Amino acid sequence: LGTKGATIWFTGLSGSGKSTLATALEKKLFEIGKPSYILDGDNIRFGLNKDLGFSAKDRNENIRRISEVCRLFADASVICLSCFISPYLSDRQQARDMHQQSGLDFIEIYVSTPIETAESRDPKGLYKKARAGIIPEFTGISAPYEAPVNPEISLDTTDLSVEQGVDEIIQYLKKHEII
Ligand code: GGZ
Repeated sequence: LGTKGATIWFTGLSGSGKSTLATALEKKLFEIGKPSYILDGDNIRFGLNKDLGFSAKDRNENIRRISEVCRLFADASVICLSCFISPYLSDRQQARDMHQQSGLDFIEIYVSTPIETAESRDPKGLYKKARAGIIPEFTGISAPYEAPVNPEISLDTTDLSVEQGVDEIIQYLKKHEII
């Protein structure tokens, strides 16, 4: 088993399935003895980034800091699972460049689930609030989402089981000798 770390960068709309996939992947990696750590809104936006909101500028800074944290985890031989909308191409490119400069693998996973599916799930009722104008600058409704051009992996969770999605990621990691 390799001792290489890496960052697996999930990007996609709210409700697209990023955290669900990452949680199932974390379990699989644990079972094969590969340390991983999930970064998501729950452990970052309430701590390190609690001073940031959802303006374009704040999202840029959110992703910049998260990219640095991911690089530290990957450098420590951990597989860092980053679960943020990360709507801007340039911010994700910056994260990729940062890893490349440190010789660390960066795998971008585009969770391409369309807004129709994400909105129909609406587990926290956020889309409903965004449609009503109660939440401003909501990604996909009143704020942009720039889809990746060349992601390593694309997964639309509309008709894909969590198991199938995780299998695809595991295959990729094996093929590229990350696990
Ligand atoms: C998008 C928002 C917003 C706005 C609050 N736009 O489904 P969730 O709830 O748990 O995930 C969303 C999360 C997005 O935070 P990120 O740090 O991933 O965003 S970014 O990468 O763009 O900086 C959603 C909730 O926070 N949320 N307001 N206006 N999502």
